[in-house]
Amino acid sequence: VEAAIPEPQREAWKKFTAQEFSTKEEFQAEAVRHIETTLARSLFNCDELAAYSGTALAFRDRLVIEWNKTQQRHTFADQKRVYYLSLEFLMGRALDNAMLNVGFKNAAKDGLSELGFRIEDIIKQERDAALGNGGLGRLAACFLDSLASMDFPAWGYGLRYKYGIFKQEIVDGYQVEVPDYWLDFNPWEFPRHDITVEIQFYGHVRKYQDETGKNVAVWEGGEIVEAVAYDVPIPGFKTKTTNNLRLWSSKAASGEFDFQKFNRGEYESSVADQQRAETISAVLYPNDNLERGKELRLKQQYFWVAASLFDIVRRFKKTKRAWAAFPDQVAIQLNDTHPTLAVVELQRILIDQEGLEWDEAWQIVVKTFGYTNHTVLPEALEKWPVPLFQNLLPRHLQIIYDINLYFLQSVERRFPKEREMLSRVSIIEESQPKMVRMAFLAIIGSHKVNGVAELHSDLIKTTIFKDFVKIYGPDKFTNVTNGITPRRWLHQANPRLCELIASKLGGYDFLKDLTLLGEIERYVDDKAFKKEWQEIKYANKVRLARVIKETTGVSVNPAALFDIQVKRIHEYKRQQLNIFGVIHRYLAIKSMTAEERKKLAPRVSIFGGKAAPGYWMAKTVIHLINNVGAVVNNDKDVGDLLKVIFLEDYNVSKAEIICPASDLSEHISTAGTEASGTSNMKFVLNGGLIIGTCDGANIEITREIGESNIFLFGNLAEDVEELRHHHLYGKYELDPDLLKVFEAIKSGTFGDANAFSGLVNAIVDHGDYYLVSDDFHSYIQTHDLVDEAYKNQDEWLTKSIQSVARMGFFTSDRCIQEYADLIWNVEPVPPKE
Ligand code: NBG
Repeated sequence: VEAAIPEPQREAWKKFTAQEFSTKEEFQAEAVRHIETTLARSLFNCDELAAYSGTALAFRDRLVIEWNKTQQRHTFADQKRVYYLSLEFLMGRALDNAMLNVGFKNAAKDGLSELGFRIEDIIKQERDAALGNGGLGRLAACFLDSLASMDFPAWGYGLRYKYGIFKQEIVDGYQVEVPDYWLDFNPWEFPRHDITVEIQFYGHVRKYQDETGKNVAVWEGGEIVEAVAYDVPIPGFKTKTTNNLRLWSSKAASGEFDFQKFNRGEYESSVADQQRAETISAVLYPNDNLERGKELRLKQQYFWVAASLFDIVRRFKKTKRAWAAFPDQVAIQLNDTHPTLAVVELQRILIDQEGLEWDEAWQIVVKTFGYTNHTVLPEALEKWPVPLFQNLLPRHLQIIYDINLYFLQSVERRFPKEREMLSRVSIIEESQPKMVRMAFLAIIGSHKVNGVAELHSDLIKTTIFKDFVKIYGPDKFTNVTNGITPRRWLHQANPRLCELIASKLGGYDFLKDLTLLGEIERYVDDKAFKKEWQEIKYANKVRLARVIKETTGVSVNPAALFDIQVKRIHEYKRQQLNIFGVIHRYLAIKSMTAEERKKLAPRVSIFGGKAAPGYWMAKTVIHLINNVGAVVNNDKDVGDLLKVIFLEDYNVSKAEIICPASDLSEHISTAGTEASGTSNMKFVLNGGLIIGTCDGANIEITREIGESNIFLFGNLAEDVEELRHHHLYGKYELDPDLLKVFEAIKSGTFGDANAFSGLVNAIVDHGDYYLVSDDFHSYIQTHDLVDEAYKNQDEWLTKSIQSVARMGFFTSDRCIQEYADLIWNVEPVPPKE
């Protein structure tokens, strides 16, 4: 890394420095060269996959050239950098994004066409980089796009899972999980075999006093695993800035492959050691909003955090600054509590390795970190058993105890009368076994804590983190409402709508300043504009209908109202409410006269989403949706009036087809449970209306687009607690329409009723924790309003256009600007020209 070419030879070097293609022909030359040499194919055996690979490699070269320049520029500028630590980066496909962001898609399209390929077919060859579960991982990906597009010197740090989120197949109505081995061919990463870090686990701590009388702690023994860096270039939109996402992969440390053993003939056990090391980065945990205290997960977290911090500290030390300047050069954002060990690791580096005093070190730590909370669900809040910690990370546990001790002492001094508060806010929960509460550690170790939508940020202050607001004052807690990148979610996903908007706004500047969308509101009464708007939506629905036909065999009418709920399957997100509503609709249709049926607006109810493999209730919901579909879709009485579709393997690339095709999307979580939601933003930005509860970002979306442009229903967050209490201890009756739905299920209308008894009983017998019955009536009524509204297409279009025009606030660029100003205190480093 330090081996610079000596001055006299640099001229020769510069003469041959890598050049970017800048014309269609140069691009073609690069693609063909890669196909013929890197891939060893020829014009006699170049299929679409090879053509994709050659195209991707040509674009990768281009990104790398800019990546190199950007890194040099950032080093030279020597400004504060942001490090976004996230266990998940749900990137999706890279080629289309790269072509659009560098502004070369049209030329590539022509170039490929001359070589005999359609660009759409080429783009489809790429596998999603599915290194995430849902909103949390996709948010991280949108943030990387914004950080690069806005020229911030920023790095993402994550894990290079060999297996991303599983692929979902539906067999006989059931979810089946298939491993996602996505690394077969991945042109978007650069292995950096020269950038490795040795990571220690287990062992013990030896303490002694050195000759000066200072206490010293040495972490010894245990095992060493090696972290290898893989870099993924992140191109900004309409800028040369190309940032880095560094993903760590685990392997046995170089000395670790036991040649002694090997030579003794113990081949198998020496390979086993190797494999054990590789297991660390092997698989993404497939849970969304659920934490399950598994040792391997904690190992993943430490492995990733330790490698990243080593890298960050190494970069800082090169600047030869004093330690006190660390927080002026480095901002680290903790994406949820998963990277919280970074707080402890930095403190350990500073006191054990760099010899700083505790207080001096701790000040640096707190100034460096910011923590984003993404959920209030108790089952998702991370806690680790102390014994597990003690065994895996003995030195870290000691430091945690010290952090806790000093913290509790300060609380005790300030609130001497509130003794119970100490046990409430302690990092260590006094349970059997004792547990380390990671969220509390993250709060104590950060200078700012934020929620992801206004309601959510208020809720964390009044519920789970209430005591901490009292201790630190309200200023430590803030809100940054989530956003999405309009580059992927409009430019890439909906090229025609984007083009129509650009034609009215005189160009694509709105993709960098989304508030400019406001201008299109002037065209709400422009007939031609409206007609085109409508045609684009229709074309997008035709595109989705084709996918539905190909994957499920069911034909749906693109003129019907497309009603979509796609997201992870979770009881709190209430797909069960949706499917019960669909059954209600089906029963209603069955009891109608032919005349009545004629008045009904045809619907297609579309579902998609994965259930965590161990989440039985979520899997039951998928099963029910499929069984309802099997009955409804084959019922001659119903015909086109209702179709029920479950789209298998929902992922980022499918979302890009689904979001632009919705008339209505469902965001119907029990109030107070969905921290933000981000697909709500994607759907509205693409001209779909939404039906939703007063939860998460729905509330702010309503504020921006206007109450008349959204279908809100259901109980409010402030009433949820009391309703739940009432379910358990009061007398209450279930909604009569919902009971009829249950009757139909119980009578076997949708197959073996026993299969669904758990789902029904959760509501009937077990307190209806998610308030499905309480919200059912309001939900059904609101759907009736939707039906009425859809009949007036002209007004519906007005709502659609107005909503899009008012979505400027929800760009992730605004979000990143807020983080930069409020939390990180970083400035962009724009490229020269
Ligand atoms: C999720 C929330 C969503 C939110 C995303 C991104 C977790 C723990 N939380 O509502 O459920 O939109 O985070 O902030 O995955």
